[in-house]
Amino acid sequence: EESQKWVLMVTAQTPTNIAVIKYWGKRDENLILAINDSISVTLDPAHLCTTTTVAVSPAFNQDRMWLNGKEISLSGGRYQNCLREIRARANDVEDEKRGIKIVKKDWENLHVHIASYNNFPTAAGLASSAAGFACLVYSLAKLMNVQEDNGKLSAIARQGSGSACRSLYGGFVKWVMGKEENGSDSVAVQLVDEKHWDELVIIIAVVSSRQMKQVAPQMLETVETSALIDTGKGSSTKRISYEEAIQNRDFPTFAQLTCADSNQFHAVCMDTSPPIFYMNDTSHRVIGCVEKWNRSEGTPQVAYTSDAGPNAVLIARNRKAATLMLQRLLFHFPPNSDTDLNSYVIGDKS
Ligand code: 2P0
Repeated sequence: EESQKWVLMVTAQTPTNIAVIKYWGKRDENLILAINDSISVTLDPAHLCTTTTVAVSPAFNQDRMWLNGKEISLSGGRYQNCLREIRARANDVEDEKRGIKIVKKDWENLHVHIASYNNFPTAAGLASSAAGFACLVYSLAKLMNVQEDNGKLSAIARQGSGSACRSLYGGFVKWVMGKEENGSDSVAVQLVDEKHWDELVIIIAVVSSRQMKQVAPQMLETVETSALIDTGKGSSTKRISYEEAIQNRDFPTFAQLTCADSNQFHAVCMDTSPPIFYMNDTSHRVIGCVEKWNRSEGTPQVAYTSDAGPNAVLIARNRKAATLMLQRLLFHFPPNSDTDLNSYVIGDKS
């Protein structure tokens, strides 16, 4: 009876990531396999992140999960796939001090409780599913003493949400679409770590924190109806020059290709039937403001990119550019006006 009372817990924190070369479209809906490679930058965990605590106890009689304090169902295929893949790789766990020993095969009958919190608006186009599934897979792997490296874990997180695979590494990360039907080579790889290009400052201009719809059905409609969708994301030379720009910290090339990819993504969305509009008037005005300033400076100071929502992510080449950008944003979008725009500065610890 005494032995029934223990609980073992693990807590982990995972930052979200912002796609600079977008993932949009799947070749396998269940395994979540993309039709193109994508690249993202992982944010500083001090700002936008998910914190997840996972617990196991013989007293638990089913797997349960709470998101931001509210219980959610784990019955969906995405959660089930992640739980199954992690459980299949579980190992012996021992806490000698407390006299707890779990052997590998016990995991089949033990249930987990999962509590997850986002420190930013959930599903507001700020990639909450990315941080969420990455953190879920990572914390469960720690709890169950899974020995796989982050690449292997990324392939499991990918089955929760495609973009989640890129949150298992810091810095710039590439999700390689892979060729295998079982998805074994559809994994995230780190291009450069977070120290490589640390002058960059990321500003998130929150245009709206309203919850967005699920993106998966819209992605599918794009693949089925868009004539503009480019599964190869341009020529291979273009993709290589993008990775080179990151390696060489070549901001003008990086900015030009980042803005172009974002604009192409939104063009492809509008080319979907029925058309998908993620950006609104304010989003367009933010882009206009950045484009105008970049042109007047003669060389790009700030790159912009937006995902499946109206918010703008601005990547400034350095702190000075970030400060000047914020001044411009505050001038054009005064706080508490009609176009209220809350700006979060990310990656600047001062
Ligand atoms: C990205 N987005 O690369 C792209 C850019 C939105 C625009 O990944 O169905 O939530 O869970 O794999 O990852 C949003 O889609 O989709 C996304 P699922 P996900 O970040």
